[in-house]
Amino acid sequence: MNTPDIAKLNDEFALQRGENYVRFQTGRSGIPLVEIRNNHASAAISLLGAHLLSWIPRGEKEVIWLSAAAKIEPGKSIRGGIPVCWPWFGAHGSFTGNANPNFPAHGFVRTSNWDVICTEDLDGDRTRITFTTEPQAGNQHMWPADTNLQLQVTIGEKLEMELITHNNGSQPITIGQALHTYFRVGDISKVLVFGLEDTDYLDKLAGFKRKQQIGPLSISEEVDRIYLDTANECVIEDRSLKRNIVIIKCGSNSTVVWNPWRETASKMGDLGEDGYKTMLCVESCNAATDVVTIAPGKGHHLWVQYQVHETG
Ligand code: TA6
Repeated sequence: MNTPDIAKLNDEFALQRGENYVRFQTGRSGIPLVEIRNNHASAAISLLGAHLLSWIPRGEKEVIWLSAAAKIEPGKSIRGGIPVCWPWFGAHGSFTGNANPNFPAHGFVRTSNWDVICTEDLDGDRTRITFTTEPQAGNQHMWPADTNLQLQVTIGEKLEMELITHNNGSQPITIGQALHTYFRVGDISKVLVFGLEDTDYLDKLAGFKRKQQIGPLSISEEVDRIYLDTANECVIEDRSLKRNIVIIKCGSNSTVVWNPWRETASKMGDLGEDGYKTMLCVESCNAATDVVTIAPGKGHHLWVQYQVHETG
């Protein structure tokens, strides 16, 4: 990876107004890190994968889980934060055929170097930063299509992320994708997920068998599920941290819930010994059969918004 010049990034994109800022620093392994602070929140994003590592609304505790054992190195995916999975979700071709086992799980842009296009201070209350990466660069063998990819991240009292795919080519393209968000929870045994009741899911741990969710979801063992036809709001009720995390989305019709639990986590090497106790992935996806076909000259927007409500 060509490491961009931090001074140049700051010259072009740093912002400062009073105590608020957007500034670039050298992060781990020399990979640039952008730090953001405004009237309502602070955040940190790595340019490796345009990967959000932290979002702390003012007066709140950290909302995003990042593994204490995460490796932040060129070509590696970061355990925690918000990985951007694109242009496929999970194993390559798992539901669409033509699977190539040599292609990386969850696509390749989470390990690509992203560039900054612009930074905007929206009245001190919100800060927007827009990233792009060239999907084709070095990945022609996996993704020969002419595609433009942007990620817009808006930091404030709410966190908004919009992943925009534009098809510049003359043939339709089909993508799967996810904002694979790792939420920080106080104690996984005191968490309930609402919004998935009565929906069908594919249980990855049972060979993708189709099952139905009865009632809100609680987690007391390994869970790895693709909930189908789920466009509605989800709420993570965290009785330990006494807060609800509300997830609203658009352009996504599937939701993945994942916690590896003790045994699987212990084999992963970068989840930390007790990491599974304080994390939960609730991912806004186009996964399994929920893929998106984009006509030539058209685009697709995957948009999510997260907000935190204290429950006292
Ligand atoms: O989104 C759930 C999942 O696909 C799981 O099956 C699990 O393996 C996880 O993502 C992490 O994948 P990764 O490739 O980051 O190790």
